[in-house]
Amino acid sequence: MVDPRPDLLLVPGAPATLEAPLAERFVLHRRPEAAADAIRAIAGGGSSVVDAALIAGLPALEIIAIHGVGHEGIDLAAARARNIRVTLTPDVLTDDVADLAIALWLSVHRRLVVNDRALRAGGWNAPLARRASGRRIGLFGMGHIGQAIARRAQPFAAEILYTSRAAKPDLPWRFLPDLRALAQASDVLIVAVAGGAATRHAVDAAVLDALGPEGVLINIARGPIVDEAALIAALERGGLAGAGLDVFEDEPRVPKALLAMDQVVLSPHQGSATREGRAQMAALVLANLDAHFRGEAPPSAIV
Ligand code: 8YV
Repeated sequence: MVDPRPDLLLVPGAPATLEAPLAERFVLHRRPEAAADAIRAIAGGGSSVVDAALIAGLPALEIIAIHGVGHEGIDLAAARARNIRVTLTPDVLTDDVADLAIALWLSVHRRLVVNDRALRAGGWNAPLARRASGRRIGLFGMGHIGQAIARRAQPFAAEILYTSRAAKPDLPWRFLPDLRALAQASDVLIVAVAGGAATRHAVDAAVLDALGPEGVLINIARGPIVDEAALIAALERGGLAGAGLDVFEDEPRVPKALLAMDQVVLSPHQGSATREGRAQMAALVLANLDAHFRGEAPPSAIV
């Protein structure tokens, strides 16, 4: 008997937790060659790559369902040209990612992780930390996640400033059009902008210099937005006070230099990684696919 389930390609980055529910609905493939003419759907994660060549090689492709909000690896123009839907999982991860940004900032300023390590090693007398309250918080990116971070930072902060593609007059925070000027005016620079070619290495040596020796960089967005070599150099020479990093240029590789630094707090790309958030993300991926294959509009399509 012919299997009635449509064929779906899992691309690297698709979470393992999705496999069982997807397998109930689809015949799963891991290599496009396995069923190139039959594959009607792709499932992947926020950092997955679905480029023009892959799309061109799948003539029956109808939908790309992403478990995440990042889509810098998806060729949206190629998808649009073939009328292929692209869906993300917005909103359900916003609070978790924003929470982690604040946790990283407070952990860096209050030496939480390094003090924990020292105490476990038998220490007690810790060096003084930096005050977290009363800082000027600069947000690079003011989308849903940037706004959620700003709302959380507000009660602590002296001022919230931001740089984004355009000013958002409805928001109460100060817009600066230039990233270097934002870094100059901020004590803490939080990266919450989309990744991809447009923002690659936007946080470079000059921006880090502007943030300065008392400045702290937090990145919960994408590793390549920050020039990691320049970041390491700035931290090594005391040109920056510290950093809290959930993302890295070449994940899962984390430079040895960062691993050795007490002034940085490192996290293995965990922004959306709560049980609640991941359950909602998985449910939304399935809801998007189910709607599409019922002939309805997927609830969170961007294309
Ligand atoms: C996830 C992410 O780590 O939303 C994104 O773009 O980077 C994260 O939420 C990833 O998508 C897990 O599949």
